[in-house]
Amino acid sequence: MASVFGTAIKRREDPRLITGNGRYTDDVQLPGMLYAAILRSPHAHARIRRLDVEKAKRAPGVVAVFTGQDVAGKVAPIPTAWLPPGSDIKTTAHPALAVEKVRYVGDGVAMVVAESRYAARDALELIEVDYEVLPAVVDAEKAMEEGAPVLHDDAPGNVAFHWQAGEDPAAEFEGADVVVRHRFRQQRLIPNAMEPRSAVAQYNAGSGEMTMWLTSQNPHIHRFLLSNILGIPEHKLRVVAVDVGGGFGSKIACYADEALVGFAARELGRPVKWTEDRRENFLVTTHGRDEVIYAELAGKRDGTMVGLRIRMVANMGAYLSTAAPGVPTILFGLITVGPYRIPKAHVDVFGVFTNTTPTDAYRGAGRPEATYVIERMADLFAKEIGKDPVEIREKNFIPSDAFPYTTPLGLQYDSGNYEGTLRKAMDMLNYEEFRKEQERLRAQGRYVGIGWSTYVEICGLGPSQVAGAVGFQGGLWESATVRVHPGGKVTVFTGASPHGQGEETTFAQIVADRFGIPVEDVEVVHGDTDRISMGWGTYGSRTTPVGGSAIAMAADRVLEKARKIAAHMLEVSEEDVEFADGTFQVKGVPSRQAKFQDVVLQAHLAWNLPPGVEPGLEAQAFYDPVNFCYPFGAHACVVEVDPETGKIEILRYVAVDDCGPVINPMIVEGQVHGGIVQGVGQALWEGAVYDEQGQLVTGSFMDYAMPKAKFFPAFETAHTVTPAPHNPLGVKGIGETGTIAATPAVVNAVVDALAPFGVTDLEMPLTPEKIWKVIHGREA
Ligand code: MCN
Repeated sequence: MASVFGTAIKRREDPRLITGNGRYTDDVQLPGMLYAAILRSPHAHARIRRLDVEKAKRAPGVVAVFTGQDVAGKVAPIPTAWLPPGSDIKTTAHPALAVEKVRYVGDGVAMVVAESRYAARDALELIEVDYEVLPAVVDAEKAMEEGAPVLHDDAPGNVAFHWQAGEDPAAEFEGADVVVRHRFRQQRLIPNAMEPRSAVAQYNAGSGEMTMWLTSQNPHIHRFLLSNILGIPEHKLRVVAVDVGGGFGSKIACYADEALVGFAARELGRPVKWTEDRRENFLVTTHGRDEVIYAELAGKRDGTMVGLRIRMVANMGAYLSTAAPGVPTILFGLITVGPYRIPKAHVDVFGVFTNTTPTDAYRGAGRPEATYVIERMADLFAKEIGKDPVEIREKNFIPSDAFPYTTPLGLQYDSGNYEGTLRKAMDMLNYEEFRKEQERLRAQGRYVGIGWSTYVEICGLGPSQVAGAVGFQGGLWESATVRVHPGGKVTVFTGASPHGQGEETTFAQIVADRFGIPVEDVEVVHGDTDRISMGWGTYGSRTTPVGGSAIAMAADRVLEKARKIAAHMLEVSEEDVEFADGTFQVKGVPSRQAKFQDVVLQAHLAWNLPPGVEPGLEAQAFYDPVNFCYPFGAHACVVEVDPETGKIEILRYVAVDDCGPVINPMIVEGQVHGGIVQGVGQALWEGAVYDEQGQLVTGSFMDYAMPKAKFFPAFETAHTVTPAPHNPLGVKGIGETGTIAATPAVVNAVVDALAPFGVTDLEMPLTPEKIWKVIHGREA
């Protein structure tokens, strides 16, 4: 049988999902269920002078109305779970419902629970709130200025934390021929998963057990946090996330809404459901990015980079969301040198409170920002010294024989062949020819440009010891159980929690490949804390390198035991047995075989087991990696800008990625495509905008531009294979690479296209209006 590892089989989850047979949280229907709706602040910053819920309580169908006072003491403040060390972090309280003050438009003020969704919604309008509106601040740099409105009394100056890493490259800057300086703005993005967030809770007062269905990327983390918030012990709290319609980082966080639903179910003794509408999704579900970055790169005239300084001001929004403080620090700060051998670097990060929706992880989380800065700086440096961007990259790449390589920011890149991916992409593009063609087109008045992005990513999060050292309040290992049933079919239980990435297919491929059985015989179970002992979830492209490795280990343990039983059945010693294609065989004697299925059956019948071997065939593994994974690649984008309209057309997009051995090329291709689209979305169209009063003016799909398929050419993708040296599969994450790489590739391309106009930088998103103004000499 041909190996199923590396085969482009179709995603087995898709027939269920595209025929309406998925089971999402909002599909959960329970007898006697009530519906919650949350009154949200219309002001970005205000004191609550008076809150009157009496009329709402008397409205038809309303069962209860809860205020901040009602829940205080019963629902603990919503915590952040990432405390970067040495950052003097202010973990200011985030009450589930506001008590004295609201701090952003969307902050929860009261919750209505009613017999129907409509009754709950209608009753919100009967709640009377008298607000004393306070001055608001939405810009993180302005929030740090003297005299800015202060959000939290215990965080004067609105600084939530200040973190630094590396060593100041003062001497390198002094000895440099050239210093390039630039200010970058990473605009705020809205994740917009297809399925909005939802929560259902059911409490059994007799047993004290609570079941919560949640739109979660990490049900065990949700259980861990909600257990503390609600005071329900973990062994009595079950969290289920079956089908989740995308998350892109926004369903990692533990939200106040979820805690409130659990609280109401316990308080009222009836199941409660809450599902946000799209407007709430825009307003309340965490946003991504929103940072200002000052970068300084020192270099030599020959193109060598010698030092890097980064100062970032990151907008945290009104409260610190679950993983938020780790994004601009650990996930951004530590990878800012990219794939380059820069001897010294220093990073300085301020996390700042503002009257905006809290930010948190959004696909790539920190790494797209780091890649954007270093890839734009590489181009600016190249321009400054009159060299081709490719030459600068090749000159500074960490060479493939230098791994493992410790960066000046303390990461140990385990493997890489950066030159290899770049060369492959150049060949695919026919780069030298392209440059000649570009000249010819320019002479005809056509503005065509090419942009490069050579990235390295830190993912596969990650060793638990390192997680602890960088302040993450959890472990980052993964669990797996491989259970072989008497008939030879297999159930795999994983603590990871895929929500669109396709591991129901690829994890089955890992096990089918190891056991030599049809992939249809393997079922993957995830997303239920009662069925899976423990897990840390899906984010940071960790599911395959960490969760998949745990599965491979558990499967190997099953095989080890099966081999003992097979040897006993074949009446030879274990060393004399080999296993291939689902068959145990006495070495060199093809006539003496035992099929995997026969051995499995014997393990369960237990009529004739070797001495000391227990019946049954099941193994569990807990895998904690020794390092992160470092996928890398080279992306190139070719654009043409229409000077009449400012419109940008993507002519070609080439992506060469290295995620180690590929389990399923079709799924990997899909992840790369989706990632690129999101990265291009940031470069060209997307951007959340607040007005001065803190109103989100891009609060609907009418105002927030999303990428559309028709705007893209067919992507040209390829791979190199450099296995991760430390995990049993050699795999590295691919779920975020496209988003990380694409944004600077596009911006570099547009800047290149507009070079004849003297353009050296453009602030994202590159809307036609902005480009037109640049071309026509008006202020952008
Ligand atoms: N894969 C493979 N061979 C490899 C590496 C990966 O076949 N060498 C496959 C995996 O088995 C899996 C997929 O590629 O089917 C992505 O795996 P991995 O890189 O491990 O990433 P995760 O599963 O951990 O996904 C997380 C990543 C992140 S962080 C975001 S955000 C994101 C993303 O994936 N959100 C997504 N992709 C998404 N895709 C969808 N549809 N929806 C989201 O919310």
